[in-house]
Amino acid sequence: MSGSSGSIFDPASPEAQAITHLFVITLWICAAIFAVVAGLVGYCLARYRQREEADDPAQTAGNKRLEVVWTVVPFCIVLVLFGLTAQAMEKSDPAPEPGEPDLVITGHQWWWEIRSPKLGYVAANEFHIPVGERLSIRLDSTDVLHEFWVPRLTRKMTAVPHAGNHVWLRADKPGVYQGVCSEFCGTQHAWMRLIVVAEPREKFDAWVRTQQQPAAVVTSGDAARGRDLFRELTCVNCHAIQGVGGKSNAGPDLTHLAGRQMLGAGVVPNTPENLRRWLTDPQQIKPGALMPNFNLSPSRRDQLLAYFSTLQ
Ligand code: HEC
Ligand SMILES: [Cu+2]
Repeated sequence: MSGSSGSIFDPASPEAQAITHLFVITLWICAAIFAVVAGLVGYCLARYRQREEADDPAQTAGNKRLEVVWTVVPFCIVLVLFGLTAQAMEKSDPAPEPGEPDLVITGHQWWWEIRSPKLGYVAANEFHIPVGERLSIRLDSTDVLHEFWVPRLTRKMTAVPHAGNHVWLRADKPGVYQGVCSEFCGTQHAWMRLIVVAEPREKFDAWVRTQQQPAAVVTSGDAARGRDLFRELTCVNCHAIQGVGGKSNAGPDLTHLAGRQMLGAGVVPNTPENLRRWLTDPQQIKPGALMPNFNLSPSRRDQLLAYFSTLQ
């Protein structure tokens, strides 16, 4: 994914900023403690090393002043860290507001479903947001625990099956932000990525209008045969294409498949060649993925490909 980074050292929202800030301060405090401890150990090694014809150094047992210092100082450090942490928690995870969320994001083994109840679109693994606007996200899962994390924009938040956790999402700079599932959820956990594209309002509105459209209508040729195959080969049992068929969300909605950058939640770029490989055998690209190999004949596979290329 070129031109995009996922580093927590480059936060792009107030929520992520609060976490980075806490992380950096904690790192410096720990670095100072390390320097003091390592310095004292080094000093003592040198100062009290065994010398020839030297007697044992004076033996000391108990030192009240020292004990008070090494109890009070760490206690104060812990108090400071506690205060900073409480502050960062408040800033990185403000309470949800009542009412419908802007997006419902549902974790599936191993991809993300994105639904907008207000704007009425469905996407998978990739979605756009307007720059500078804070979106309320409800997190859900259909199977196991997943964890939603866009390092530059959000805190981590667990998606618990049917429990409706909440997180705020916002980007103050336009850009492409990578997200991941950050809680182990099975074989393909590592390939459960997502992409958030933050862009100015007008561009975002245009993207939403595209997402709201049903699939392009095809009437003849390979593409039309591909559309019929989508209905006949049980693809509809797991996938939906708006205006064509399917209600299930067992697999990603394919209505705007051709508009996505990646396939299989980030496992490969969405190129015609990779889509061909996916349809030939998804297990080759993403072993364990919950889509079976259909052993499609080359002609059927190419008809499906012809149809999918129309799904902008
Ligand atoms: C048993 C349910 C199931 C059936 C049946 C099924 N799929 Fe899938 N499909 C999935 C799942 C689950 C994924 C997502 C896999 C992942 O990323 O881990 C997927 C992913 C895909 C993708 C990639 C989408 C993306 O955005 O990454 C395409 C294309 C696709 N399927 C096409 C088909 C076609 C064509 C058929 C019929 C021949 C079909 N599927 C039948 C479950 C199914
Ligand atoms: Cu996971």
